[in-house]
Amino acid sequence: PPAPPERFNFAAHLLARNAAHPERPALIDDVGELRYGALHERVRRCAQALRALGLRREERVLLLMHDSSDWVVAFLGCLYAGVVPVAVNSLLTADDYAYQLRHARAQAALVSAPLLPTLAQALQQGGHEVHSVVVSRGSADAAQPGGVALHAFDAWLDAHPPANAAADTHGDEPAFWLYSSGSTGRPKGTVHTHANLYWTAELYGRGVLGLQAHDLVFSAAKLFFAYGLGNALSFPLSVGASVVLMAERPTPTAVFARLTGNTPTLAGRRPTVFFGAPTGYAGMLAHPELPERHHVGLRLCSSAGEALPRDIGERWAAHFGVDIIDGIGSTEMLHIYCSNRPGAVAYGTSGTPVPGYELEIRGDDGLPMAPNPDGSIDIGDLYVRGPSAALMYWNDRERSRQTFQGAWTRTGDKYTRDAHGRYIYAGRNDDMLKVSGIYVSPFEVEATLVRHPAVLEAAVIGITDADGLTKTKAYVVLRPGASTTAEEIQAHCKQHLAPFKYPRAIAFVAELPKTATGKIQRFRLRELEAQ
Ligand code: 3SK
Repeated sequence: PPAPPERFNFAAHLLARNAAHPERPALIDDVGELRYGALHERVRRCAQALRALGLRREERVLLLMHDSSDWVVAFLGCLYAGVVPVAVNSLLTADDYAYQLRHARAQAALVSAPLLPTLAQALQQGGHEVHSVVVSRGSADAAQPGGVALHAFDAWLDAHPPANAAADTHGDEPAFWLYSSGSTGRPKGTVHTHANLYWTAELYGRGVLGLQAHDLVFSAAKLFFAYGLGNALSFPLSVGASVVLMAERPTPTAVFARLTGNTPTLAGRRPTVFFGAPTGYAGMLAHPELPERHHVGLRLCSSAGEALPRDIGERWAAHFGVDIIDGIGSTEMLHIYCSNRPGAVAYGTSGTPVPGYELEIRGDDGLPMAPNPDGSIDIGDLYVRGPSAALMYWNDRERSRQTFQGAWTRTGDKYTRDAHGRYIYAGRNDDMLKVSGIYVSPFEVEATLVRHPAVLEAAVIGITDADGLTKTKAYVVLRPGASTTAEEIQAHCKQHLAPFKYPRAIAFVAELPKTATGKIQRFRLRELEAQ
């Protein structure tokens, strides 16, 4: 694909690409349908409304919303205005949002009504610069954050004319942020550019997946994940396709309803392309209501987030007659840079580099490892080079330097390469665990466990379930004389942590294996599990 011009605004680029078909459905969410013409108008109204709030180029706005057409309008409206949306996970706690608001110095927040009470709690903690909150879909009565102006999204848009022109942004200008978790420390504000959105859509969405204007695309991964943002926004809208958006959690039942077109707004229209993560595919395959092949209209499925176990891919393909294209990407690279290809899938591998990206497997000396005589490469650290790398982690020189090393990005994953040039996942090189495609830091979970009055100490590791997927397990030592149950410990974690981080299994033990200096030996617990 040609490089984008130097002055490049991704929102203006999408609107221009789709100007010729205003009647075509762009977004079909839980309450209705937004056509490309209406999307064009609402994005420009949103940009004007943001400017009217006093927001200026490069100022940040927290985007804390459930998936809906409002999410897309808000995101593209910010980009069009040159304002920087900080799109955050809707499953976090008020403390997490309080940190993000301060760290991003957000001047405003765009929030779904059901998430307003949590945002209000975050705002109450103070130390932020938010002056305006815009509430999408529903009443703001449930919580009135003090000291900020409240607006209702629809009325706010209707009160402003469409902006005449997009901000004259540079392609390399910060366009939006996503937060990425590390094993220790606060989540990292990952700063992406307008051009990065273009590159991922061209190289992967169009180049590898071959998305087409006639596709109806549905992603179980939400828009606030880098994976979901490409799947359900930048990729389909770059080719004039239509998108299904769903606010609720992607349970098998909710996903089946969309895949079979069985919702009031879909009214029989069935997605042709589905994006999921391995845990979701495993859950659907095990579900008694799994639709028959002829009840869905799929031509392509994609997986990322964690390596797709071979068996899940094979069972899905056997049932639906459609392959799952597994790939690996990252928030730092914005989307997938190594992937299988439609028509050439090797289950159990992450495929080969996406054209436009280069990969290196490096040894302990930091140098690329020499291939073996058959072309395979032994285990090492995976590095990637490509045009969609983030600029930096905001206000974090140290961790930016560790990850963004000149043209190369350190992925933090261990990989091998087979004799056919296909890359095979071999684990992380830090302590992070990926559960259902989302990073979980064992240290954060342990810190929460020891806040329970009955818990003396705890260690958290990843275990592999019957489907070959990673789940968290906590080894817990109780205080002398204390008693509790696994359920109570799990409830405590769900209350104090973002609920998806709770340990799925708990083992009560008398003591934890430790070094002479008292450091917990998690590898011994992993060995125990492997026996
Ligand atoms: O985890 C992944 O594989 C991934 C893929 C695409 C975009 C973002 C991520 C984290």
